[in-house]
Amino acid sequence: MLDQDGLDALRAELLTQVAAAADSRGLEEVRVAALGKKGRVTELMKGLGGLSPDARREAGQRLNAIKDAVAEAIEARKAELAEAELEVRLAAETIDVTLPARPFTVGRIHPISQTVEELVAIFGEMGFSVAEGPHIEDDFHNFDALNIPPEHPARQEHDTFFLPPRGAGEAPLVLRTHTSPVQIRTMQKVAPPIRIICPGRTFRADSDATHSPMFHQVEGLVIDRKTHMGHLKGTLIEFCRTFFGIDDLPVRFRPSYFPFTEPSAEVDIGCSRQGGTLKIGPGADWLEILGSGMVHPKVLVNCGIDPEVYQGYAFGMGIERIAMLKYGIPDLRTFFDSDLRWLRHYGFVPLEAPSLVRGL
Ligand code: 2NM
Repeated sequence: MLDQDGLDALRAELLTQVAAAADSRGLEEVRVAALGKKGRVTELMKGLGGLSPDARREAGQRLNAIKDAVAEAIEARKAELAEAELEVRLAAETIDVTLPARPFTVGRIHPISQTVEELVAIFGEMGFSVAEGPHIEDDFHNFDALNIPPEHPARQEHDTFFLPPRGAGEAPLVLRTHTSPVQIRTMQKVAPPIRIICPGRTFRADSDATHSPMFHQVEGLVIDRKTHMGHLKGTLIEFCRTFFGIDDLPVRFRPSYFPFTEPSAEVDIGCSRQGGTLKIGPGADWLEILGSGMVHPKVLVNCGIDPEVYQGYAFGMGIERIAMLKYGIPDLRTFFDSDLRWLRHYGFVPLEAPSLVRGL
């Protein structure tokens, strides 16, 4: 066995076994059988002691060479097998990310969340980005900067929630009564052109069939060098028709007053009322849905913007109100009852996210 022919045959046999190993377990068996404690090469090495010194040296060198060659072949085959096994695993674990996710049948998106997503889709398409800010505000951002000084009647109309008094001589912080302070903060922070919408929670100490102490608003703001009333009208007409999905929806601008805009306009959409049911669309009646106007020069100055260079428009609306009109939800208070039966009825299926391409 230890002669030249026997060793050549052994080498060839072991290398063939290595090459034939079909997986890493089979390869490990081949390794143990050849190079392990009781492996064939190991056993032969143990037998070298019985040979003459010359024969021992020669056979020893040959056995070592075989051992190295087999070990090397095993490493190479191991890498080959590992790669093949990885390929198989990757193929088996491949997922088609274009397949629809498992259809969720239980969870529902709240109509407020859905409506906000629709607003983001519509105004996003028109180039607006979304801005957010704190719910707790100071007098300056919630009132003063908006041209609502301390004795202004609008302050009383806002039914403000005040936080506990701070230090002496410091006005208390408030829960924001509208999302306008987000727009104030944006104007203070970023140079025009500005094109944002600010959806979010607002708070007023008022609670009855048509008022919730916490409700949602979305306000919009555009500031640029040549922005004018025509831009305001075009944007809001387009918004109303897209949101309600009615191409010929009549939209009317009616003069109004807000301390923070001049001129100011309220926006009505067409509707018809027959036998106690309200239908949005061309008809004999009007429904007020939002307020708007050209940002008052004093507001721009309060935010460090030069009204001789920049001007813009702003608008605001209640999200519950437009959601109720669009989705036929009759009672405001049900929005925040956390009633799962209500949510199953009025909620939206996840993954049917609103977009202008796939539909709102
Ligand atoms: C409205 C109606 C009209 C408004 C104005 C501003 C700001 F910060 F630019 F002055 N923000 N939002 C605005 C204007 C809001 O809500 C009915």
